[in-house]
Amino acid sequence: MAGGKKTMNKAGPAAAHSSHEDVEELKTAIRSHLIYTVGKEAVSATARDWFLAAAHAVRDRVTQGWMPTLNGYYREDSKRVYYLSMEFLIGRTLVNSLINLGLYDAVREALAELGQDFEEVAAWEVEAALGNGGLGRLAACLLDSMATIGVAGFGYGIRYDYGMFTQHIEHGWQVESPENWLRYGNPWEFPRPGVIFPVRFGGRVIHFRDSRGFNCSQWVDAEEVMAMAYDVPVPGFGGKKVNNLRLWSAKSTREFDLKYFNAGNYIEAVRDKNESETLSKVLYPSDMTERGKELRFKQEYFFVAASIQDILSRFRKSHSDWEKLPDKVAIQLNDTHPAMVVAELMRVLVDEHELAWDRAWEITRGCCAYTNHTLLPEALETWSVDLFSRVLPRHLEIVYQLNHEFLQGVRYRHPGDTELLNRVSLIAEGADRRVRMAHLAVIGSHKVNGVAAIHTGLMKSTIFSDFEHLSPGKIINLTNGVTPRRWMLASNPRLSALITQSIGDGWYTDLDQLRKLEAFVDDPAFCAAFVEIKNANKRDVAVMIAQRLGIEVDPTSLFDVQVKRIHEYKRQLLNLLHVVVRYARIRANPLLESQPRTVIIGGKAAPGYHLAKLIIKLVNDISEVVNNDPLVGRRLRLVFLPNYNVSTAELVMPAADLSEQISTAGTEASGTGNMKMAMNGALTIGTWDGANVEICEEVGEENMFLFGLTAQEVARHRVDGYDACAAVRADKELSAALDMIGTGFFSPDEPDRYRALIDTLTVGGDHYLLTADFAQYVAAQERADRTFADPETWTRKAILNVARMGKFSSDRTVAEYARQIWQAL
Ligand code: GL9
Repeated sequence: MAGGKKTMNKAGPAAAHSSHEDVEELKTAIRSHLIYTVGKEAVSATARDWFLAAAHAVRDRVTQGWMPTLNGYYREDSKRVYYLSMEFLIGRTLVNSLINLGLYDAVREALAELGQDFEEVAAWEVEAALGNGGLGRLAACLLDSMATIGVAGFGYGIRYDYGMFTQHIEHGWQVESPENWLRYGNPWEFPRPGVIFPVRFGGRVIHFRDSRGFNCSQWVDAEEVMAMAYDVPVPGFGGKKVNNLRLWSAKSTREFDLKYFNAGNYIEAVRDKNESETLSKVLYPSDMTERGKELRFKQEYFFVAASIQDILSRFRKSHSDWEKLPDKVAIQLNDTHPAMVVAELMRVLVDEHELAWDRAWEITRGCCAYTNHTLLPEALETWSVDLFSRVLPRHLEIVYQLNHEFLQGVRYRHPGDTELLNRVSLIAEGADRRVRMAHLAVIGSHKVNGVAAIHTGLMKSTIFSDFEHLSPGKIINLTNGVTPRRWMLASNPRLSALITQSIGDGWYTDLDQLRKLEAFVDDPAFCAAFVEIKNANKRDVAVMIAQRLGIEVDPTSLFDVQVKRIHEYKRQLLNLLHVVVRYARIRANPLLESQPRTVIIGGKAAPGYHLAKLIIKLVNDISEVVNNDPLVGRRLRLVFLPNYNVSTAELVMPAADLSEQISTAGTEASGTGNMKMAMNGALTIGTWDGANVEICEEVGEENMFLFGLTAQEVARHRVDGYDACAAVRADKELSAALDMIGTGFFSPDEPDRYRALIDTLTVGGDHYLLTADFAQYVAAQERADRTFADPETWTRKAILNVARMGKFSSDRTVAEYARQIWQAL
């Protein structure tokens, strides 16, 4: 259970006025579900029982809009948009559904009248953590926005039995434990035992001539696993449209079992059944991709194959002409994880429906579009030809054929440029030949997009520069956004109520209306209310920190927040260096007057990423020393927030004063936490990276603390070589901080613990250029201190941040996809 309690303003965030009938009806529904769904009576019901009863009552309301929406799409033959993603980081659903349905106050009241406390009941919901971080959470925000603006958008993904692991901290170290989120059932899903498709693996390909004399290929002798659908309704704001998220679960096939059962080998049969069901067992907890993992490769194909069968069978219900497919079906590939769609759609159209190859290719490219989410080389998926040929032999043939034709076209336009051919080939040649999934996705798509302007620019000039020259105009930018329903209305009810009181409720679905708040920056009553809201949110977080960690933090101190996956490129270590410098300054001058600060860091490390795990341990070691040094007083606290997830984000984002977005310029494709904190009134301390650049364009550089090298300067350092040791020698405070960490000041039990980590910043060459940005970062932090010391100025800037963040609604993002890629608005 995450969470401290939140005391809501009486009006409620969405201020949908709950009628007496609503409340009475809901009470009846909840009571009835308690008895008939949960099987309990009020006297013996636990808070979890009440949660389940309430969730089912709400689900009924969601479902009322669901069938009409789907029927409407059939009737109007709407263009369907399919968002294929290995990850949907949904989080909890109850509060969000209530907000979108306008039932928040009514359910609160109904539960209160049934003698239950809403917060306590809602806290029993286990979050759906079917994702790692930004990429998965973006998928969930886009689904919310599709349903809200009325795009016929369907999500397709995997129903993992185990989602993201739970992070525990033991002696300062991250320890992972599996999260069995389905243990008590998932009230939001509808199992569809009738929607079940076979997915094949292995086998071989036979080639033959058909009756017309055409060369044909068939994939035979493959093993089969079944994919069964579970549907999750996705209500848009206002409840008018309710879309569908379909998640596939692996089930063994009956014939497969029978083979063994008939041979009398019961135990073997059950063992095999379990093995085929491992496909949807667990989410890979790596934020960047897992190289060469066969299970991951099979998971990707599993959900692609099932989704394509489902998409095509739905299309065939109303159409017989395959040429119509691109007019009726858009398939968005969320990163390269579903890139096998390109080969699978070709296989189905050519091998199973006997379309001519060229026609099939035109149709495939007309349907598909690909979103790239990262430039980091280690994150670009490639699969070995060996694995590919064992698991998907027919798909490998198709990839080879597509590559052959593609390279022929390139050769024709650029004769003699073998370097170019090697660079753009779908196959990376070498001892270990590999299929480049990003290249497959690019050639199989009619549009390719980046997720922030700077990221798209770098895609065009670096990893995809050849493709940009070959097909100018194919790569476009669609800057990410987040849903204001979850990230303001649901998570920050106090601020939402103030905004609604001031400018009305149009901003829920038209976030640009927040601009109207600019008229209030000089209104003393508004400013006072705004400050009081931030303070109340901070007090909630302080209570949570005290309860969970036993650390007392001062809610009037500056809350400095960095919450995101732990990764070298995100530079949590830079943040820590600043903390150590502050601490060293206090020690050197115990009477130093310094703006009190609470530095909060949270995030998970990939279980195999040792350096990231070491950074978590370092946060905890430093916090142990700093928080317990009587010399420090109230001037500085460092807190590592364990098990950062969507629910914790909902609590922390509204309480941030300062939002840390300090990745090395050119490495963070967009970021979305930057948007969530700024729209909740935090000021950003950040680099010229990702969406920070566009946030700056909107809110104004004077309302942020931007610092550090630009992406161009970073690139120049990488080419010219950068002397980290010289940079460290030249900066006394930096070298002292590195020494303290490197020689065991914070780890007396193991003085060498951080030697290797510190070495990466010096003799290791400092790939992410922390030492290059250090001085400017500290200077930016000092500006933040000075500004915070002047509350009126700070508050003005914070209000202007909220007022100018309208661009970053995912409603805008989805509308851009719909117009520029999907042709679906
Ligand atoms: C990411 C990028 O790193 C982020 O900068 C971006 O905001 C999101 C959404 O576009 O995508 N790409 C990526 O692989 N992850 C991202 O967050 N990683 C995780 O989701 C863990």
